[in-house]
Amino acid sequence: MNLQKCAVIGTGFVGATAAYTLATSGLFSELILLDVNRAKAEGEAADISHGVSFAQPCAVHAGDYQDLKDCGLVILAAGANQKPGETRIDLLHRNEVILKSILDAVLAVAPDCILLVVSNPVDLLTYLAQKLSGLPACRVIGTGTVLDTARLKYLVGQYLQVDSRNVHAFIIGEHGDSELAVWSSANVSGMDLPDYCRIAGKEFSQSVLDDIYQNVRDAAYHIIEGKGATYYGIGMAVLRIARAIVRGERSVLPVSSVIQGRYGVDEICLGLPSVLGKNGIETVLDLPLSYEERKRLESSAAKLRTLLDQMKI
Ligand code: 6V0
Repeated sequence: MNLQKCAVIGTGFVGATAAYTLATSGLFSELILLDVNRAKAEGEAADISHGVSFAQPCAVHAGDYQDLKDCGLVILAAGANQKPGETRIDLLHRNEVILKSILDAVLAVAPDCILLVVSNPVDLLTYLAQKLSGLPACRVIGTGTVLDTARLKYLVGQYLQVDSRNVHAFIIGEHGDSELAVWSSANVSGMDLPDYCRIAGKEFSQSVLDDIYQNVRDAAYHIIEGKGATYYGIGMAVLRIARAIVRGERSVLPVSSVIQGRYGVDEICLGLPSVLGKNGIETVLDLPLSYEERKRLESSAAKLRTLLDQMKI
């Protein structure tokens, strides 16, 4: 398995933006773009290639599945959009068929790859990808709540006028409306939020926390209202995850993976802080949760389980 070689499947807004961030990162020597719309993949590959001399050497090209031989990291950003009259479950079934055909083709040439699922609903598709591929759970990773957590850090940083990299807090659970903020352990460089608010001269109250949480949860809706899709933030999140894996950084990121018997959650994928390294997910951490947070996580998992049951999975 060659971790210098990466493939992006689906070169729409998200796949193309992720490819751009990955190509300019210096992490990879080869980046292959695939899409059912071959012309789109070729156009994106050419456009990115023309900037490579301003960055670091990386062979960026459109390709077929056989070009993925030995590929170490495969990023799934292919998406089917909802058709008029189609239910969410119908769409999920259609995505399941697409996912299966992609996985069969990928695994025939790169059976030891690490899969990074970006397409939505990311937790359900990550679960399906693991079951359909039969790959070890640690090698099938969804972007989970990595982007949501970045949004949380950004907004807390803005509120407290502090570098968001010094904000330590997680959004966990479903990448979607049932996600939750883990306020009980949130801190700024080791200082509890109430203490930091006092120093910064800012109000600390439940309504402040609720406002920030709602802005995180609804961020994608606002962006989509304005520009039709979200792709820069997720493109940067994909790079962050890829870097942790390729460089074996052992970074803690709230990616999605099949959880078995943790946090009262079983046989479901959702975002939880996990140590990421060269083998994919090294460990899922046991983040301390308040009683209320644990209940909300359980109900987020129950929502995902209901959807899987409706799909008879
Ligand atoms: P898009 O711009 O419609 O692109 C989707 C691409 O997938 C198109 O170019 C299609 O041609 C291609 N495609 C469809 N079927 C296949 C197939 N079988 N094989 C190869 N390519 C195929 O969508 P966009 O890029 O905006 O979004 C892609 C996915 O990312 C969607 O499911 C989004 O919901 C999801 N996002 C996930 C986020 C996250 O946090 N995980 C964030 C933003 C979007």
